[in-house]
Order: sequence, then C-alpha cells, then structure tokens
Amino acid sequence: MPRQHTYDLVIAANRLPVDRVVGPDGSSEWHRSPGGLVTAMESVMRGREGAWVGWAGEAGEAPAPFAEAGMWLHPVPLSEDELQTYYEGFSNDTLWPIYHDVIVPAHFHREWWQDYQRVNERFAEAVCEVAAPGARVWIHDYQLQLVPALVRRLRPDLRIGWFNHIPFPPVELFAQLPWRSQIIEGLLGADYLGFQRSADAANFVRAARQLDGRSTRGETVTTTHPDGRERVVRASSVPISIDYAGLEQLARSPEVLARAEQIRTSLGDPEIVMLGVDRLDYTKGIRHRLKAYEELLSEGAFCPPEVTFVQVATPSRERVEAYKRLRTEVETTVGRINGTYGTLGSPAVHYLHQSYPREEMAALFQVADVMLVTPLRDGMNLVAKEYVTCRHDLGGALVLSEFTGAWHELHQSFVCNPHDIEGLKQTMLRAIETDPKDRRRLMRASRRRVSEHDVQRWADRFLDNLASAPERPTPKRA
Ligand code: ADQ
Repeated sequence: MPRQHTYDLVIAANRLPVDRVVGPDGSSEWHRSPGGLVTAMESVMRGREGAWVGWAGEAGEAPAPFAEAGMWLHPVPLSEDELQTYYEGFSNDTLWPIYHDVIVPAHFHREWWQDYQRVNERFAEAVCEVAAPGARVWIHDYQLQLVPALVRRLRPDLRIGWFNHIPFPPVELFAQLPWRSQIIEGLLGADYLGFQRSADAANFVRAARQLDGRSTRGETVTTTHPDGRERVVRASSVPISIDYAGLEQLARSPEVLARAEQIRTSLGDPEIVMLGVDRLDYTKGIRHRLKAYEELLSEGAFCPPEVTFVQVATPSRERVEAYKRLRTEVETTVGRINGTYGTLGSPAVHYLHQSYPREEMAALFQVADVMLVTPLRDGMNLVAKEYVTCRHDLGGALVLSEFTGAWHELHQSFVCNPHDIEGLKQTMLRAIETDPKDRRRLMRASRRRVSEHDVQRWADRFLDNLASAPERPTPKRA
C-alpha cells in the first residue's frame, strides 16, 4: 500500500493489531495478534483504506510507521514505566475493576492517573497526525477515554466516535473514581459513544447527569462550551459481533473437522466434553465454574473418564497482582480436582494455559458438548458467539451467564447466574440431559442471531451512528 500522509478512517486502540515475531536468524516480521478487538476490527478494515494508531507491543522507542494487512500502522511509544502506570495500573487495576462490578478492589494512585493523561495526549496527537481533513476517527476502549476531547481540541474538523468493549458501570461504582468528571468530559469530546448494551449507555448518560450536572434527554447529553455554544453527544448500544461467515467456513474445513476427531480421541473418547475458553481473568468466573464442576464430581453426578472438562485459559496481565493470585488459585484448584477425581491417563480437568491458532479453537468448539461461558461480568464475550458459529452440526449446548452482553442476544441458551453455584450445577446438568432435539432448536436460533448480526453489521451500525450523530440514524430499508 502506498504511503499516504493522511487517512479518512483512523482507528485508535491501545494495541496495534500485530505482534513482532523474531525468527531464529534474528530477522523479524509482524504477525496478526490474537484477541477480541483485533478479531473484530480486522474484518472491518478489510476493503477500506485506513490507519490504525496504537502501541506496537514493545516498551521503549516505537518502530517507524509501516503498512501491514492493508492498513497504515502508526505505532505510539510506551515506556516501561508507562506500561506499569497507564496500562497495568490505571487501565487494568483502577478502571477494569470499577467497570466490572469491583469483583476485586480497585486501586487509586495519582501517578497512574497522571500517566494515563499523558499517554492519552500522545495517542490524540498521533491520531491528528494521520487524520485527513474531516476524517472519521474511531477510538476504542477504556484505555483511551480522554482521547475524544483531546482530539476535538486539536482538530475540531474530525468526526469522533468511541466504542467501549467492556461494561460501563452503574453510577454508584463509577462515582468512586476520583477522576470521574475528567473521564466524562473526555468522552463527551466524541460525537457518538457506542456501548455493548443499552444499560451501559444508560449508565453513562446517568453518570453525566448525576455526577457532572450535564443536561440529558433520552440517549443524548448536552455539553456547553465556555462560549455558550452547545453540542449534543449521543450514547447508544451497538453490540459487537464476530466474522460469522469466515469462522463458519473455517469450522467446516476438512482439516478442522479432522482435528476435532483427533482431540476427542486424545481425550479418551468421553461421553461428555465440557469446555471453558477465557483469558485468565477474574471477571470470567473460572473459579465459580471449577467449584460447580468439583461439587458435581464429589456428589457423583458424573465421573471421569465418561465426562471431562477442558479449560483453556489464555495468559493475561501477568504482572498485575490480582491476576497472579487468580492464577495460583485456579491452578491449585485444578491440581486438587485432578488429584482427587482423575485416574491414570484421564484427568478430570485438562488445563491449558496457552494461546492457540483459530483453527485449533474452532476444532475445540466442535468437540465441546457443553460450552461453559460463565463470567461474573463481561462486556460482550465473543467466545459464546464463536462457539455457536462453529456448531454447524447443531450439536452442543451453550451455558451462558446472564452477566454477559452476549446473553442479551443469545437468550436461546442455558442461562445461569454464576454466583449461584447450586443453580450453575443444575444448569450444567440440564445442558447435558436436555433432549438433543430441543438443544438443536436452541442452537439453530443462536446461530441465526449471530449470522444476522455479524461484525460487519456492527461496524456498519457504528459508522452509521457516527455519521448521523447526534440524531438517531434513519433505519435502512431492507
Ligand atoms: P476479552 O475479555 O478478551 O475481550 P472475549 O470477548 O471472550 O473476551 O474475546 C476473547 C477472544 O480471544 C475470542 O476471540 C477468543 O476466541 C480468543 N481466545 C481466548 N482464549 C484463547 C486462546 N487460548 N487462544 C487463542 N485465542 C483465544 C473484550 C471484552 C469482551 C468483549 C471483547 C470484544 O472484555 O467483553 O466481548 O473485548 O468487544
């Protein structure tokens, strides 16, 4: 792609969508990185010429901008200190807990906040550098909440949207943040704010009204400039999705089907395979899931090798204390369950603390008779959508927490409240025992929902809303 100075569509996200991989001969190349946002945005940028502003994944000086995967990638530098303060600190140890129901306590440090501001300024400057006059800017997630207002100050000609991948907390929790007003002000620099659920959008609007005295009406918040001019910002829900067609096709490929058979055989051909796939994060409800499974084993509801449980837990935020503790706890529990209920060659839990290619994930999904998606709080949860997409055979059953964004779309699943261990156990058993005909009906309905609301539709809706904000977009004719 030829180098251009500016672009009509600019994405800003904490991370660039690539990782540097160094070969044995010392040469390095960029590979597409794993993760929810990257999976989603890749299909959005396909066929569009745009720039992506983000951190390249290595502390220190940033590499020079480069073209990759049909995009102009513009790296933003982060120092080792800033990684600890802006990213692991303020983003993941202050905002992340507050935005996820304070499942673990949030930590407040003024130095973290200072670096969060400084890094947001750096991102805003980088955005302005690559944005063409009147360009659309799409800012992602909780790490960059000050960027909308900072960009507007530098470049009032730009159309600015922000999308929150995680929940937006109820006002009572958001109120704990010492810098809540600055964050509201940062976000209100946008023309349009997109959230996963309408409850998240409503939480933001309420926070702007109750904590910051802004005037609000329905989905809109009015901001008043010092010179008296008014601007209206719209906040609404646009639930993210996945590349349904692409993943479906992958899941039907002979290689993936063969690999699924192989996995089942290597698990010892159990009658029931249960599966969990998550970043190793305390929001995902892994401990609750293991507890329910352990109790079912101790009650003799089922036993290995007829039933087995595979838990894939992607390494995540390994330097943050709460994540270190979680890992120890999960691994101790897995050890205890296997020590008590496993037999030679048949562990009760197969625990994999690793990342896998998409093909392997698609094969695993096909092996899973029961998919356990039991977060205590999750903005959306793409795993739930990926699972049903891979089940073109209409087999399997999805156990889904009501505290995920996904549940608001996939009602036709086995709903659970992961805090209710007894209820979770019953739901797991129900998912196993339900008549396959009924399970197929549920699976068909969930698949239809995801196929009709894929990632392309999400992106189109976001960009339509951005274009028409602050008004509601005119619905497109079918
Ligand atoms: P995450 O919290 O990372 O995303 P999720 O939506 O489940 O959660 O996305 C995880 C992605 O990583 C999925 O595509 C999954 O297949 C993949 N993945 C997980 N484990 C893997 C492994 N071991 N190997 C390879 N791939 C693996 C955040 C929010 C979510 C929101 C997304 C997108 O927390 O609520 O759904 O962004 O908006």
